[in-house]
Amino acid sequence: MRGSRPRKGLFLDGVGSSPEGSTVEVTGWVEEQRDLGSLIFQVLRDSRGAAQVVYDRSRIGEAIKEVRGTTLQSYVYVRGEVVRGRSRKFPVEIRASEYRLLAPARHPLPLDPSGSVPAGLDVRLDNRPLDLRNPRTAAIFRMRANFLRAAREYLRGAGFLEVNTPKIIGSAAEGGADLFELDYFGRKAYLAQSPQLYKEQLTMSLERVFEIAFYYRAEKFNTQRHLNEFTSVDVEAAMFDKRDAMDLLEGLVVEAGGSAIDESRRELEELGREPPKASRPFPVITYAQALEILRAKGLELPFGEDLRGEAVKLLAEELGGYYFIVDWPLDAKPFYIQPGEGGLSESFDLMFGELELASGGERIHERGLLEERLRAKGLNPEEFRDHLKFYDWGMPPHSGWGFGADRYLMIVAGVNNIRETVLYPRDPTRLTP
Ligand code: AMO
Repeated sequence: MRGSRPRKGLFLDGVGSSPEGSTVEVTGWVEEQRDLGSLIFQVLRDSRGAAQVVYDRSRIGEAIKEVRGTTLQSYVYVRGEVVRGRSRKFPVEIRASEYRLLAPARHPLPLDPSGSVPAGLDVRLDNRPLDLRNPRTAAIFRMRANFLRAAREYLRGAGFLEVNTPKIIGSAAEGGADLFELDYFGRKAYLAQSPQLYKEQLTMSLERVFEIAFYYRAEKFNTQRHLNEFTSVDVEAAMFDKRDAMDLLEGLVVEAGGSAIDESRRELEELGREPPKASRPFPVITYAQALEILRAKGLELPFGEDLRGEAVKLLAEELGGYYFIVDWPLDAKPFYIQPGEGGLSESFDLMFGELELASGGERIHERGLLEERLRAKGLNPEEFRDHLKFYDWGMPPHSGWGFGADRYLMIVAGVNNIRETVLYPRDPTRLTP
């Protein structure tokens, strides 16, 4: 049926299990081409796998000229018979009887998706759709999808409802410094830094909610672990205390992460990666213990100082994999965190080595105390009026956390730059594609 639009037919990972002698239709990008005169061998790759096609003049006739003139990475359609192959890599191959060049690739290409000529990260990101033809790059995004699926299933299983809260907001939730401002029909609006206030509000009716979304921070980050647009898995639950929230978070890594890793065996093989073990319970140290560990290692930090840079490097030497740091000084935490004893707070961070993966805690649910904490942080309760009024209508005690999904993917996939885990990363210098 020449002239009509060809079908996708079989995905290429299905060719190996097709019976010899059967006829298949496939499409894919030309990854390799070897011309032996009257025979041409082509390796085609699609989103799922690769297969070898043999073009024999006696079978395909004049179309062999079109095959010969096809550039690498062009998208082609082939119809042919499945036959036993001669190479170890492709025990079966397709002997073509019909060939169509669907979309030629114009050379020179900015990068070689086969990966045989390595490209720098900037070139790869500038040309991301082409970079994604590289199975190693695609593997990271398959794993990402597997994790997000597993996270949704895990949280639904724990009785959480998935919600979607606004990303265009009227006031700051996490403090004003790193907000992207925009013009909203003549009014000032901002991009959400987190769903914090919404998810807390929702516990007063829906009780257990979660959201997986992009959030925005307007800091001029120049690190391997910060983006201006990042993905967070956020939860909030009525009647959860700090320990309940930590248990749920541990489960996200061990159960949902474990299920995603099991589902990603093929991708991990592609990356030559064995993800680090995660077993419960994760070690827990207090902020005060962290300071002691640092002191023993020769780093003296004043109480109240945030743990970053050299400090978390030293802690990672001691603690390795996943661990919690709890009981942070109240001043180091946002206004909505429940105060604890002696200037501490009912809060925690989940770390992996030196990387902060999540933070959370118990929240204030009494209006008076929340107003007091806002003032103590130099914020004006009047500006939070719309949020505060909800606390008069039966706001349950609640806890929650926010978990950096991109950072988690760095750990599982074993990449040291967060930009590798996001399709189109946004950093202070990168706004395209
Ligand atoms: P926090 O600001 O600690 O907490 O963010 C939670 C987690 O999100 C990830 N993250 C980032 N990842 C990449 N680039 C960034 N710029 C970035 N900023 C944050 C980190 C971090 O641990 N509302 C609280 C959470 C809560 O208490 O529920 C919050 O936003 O992995």
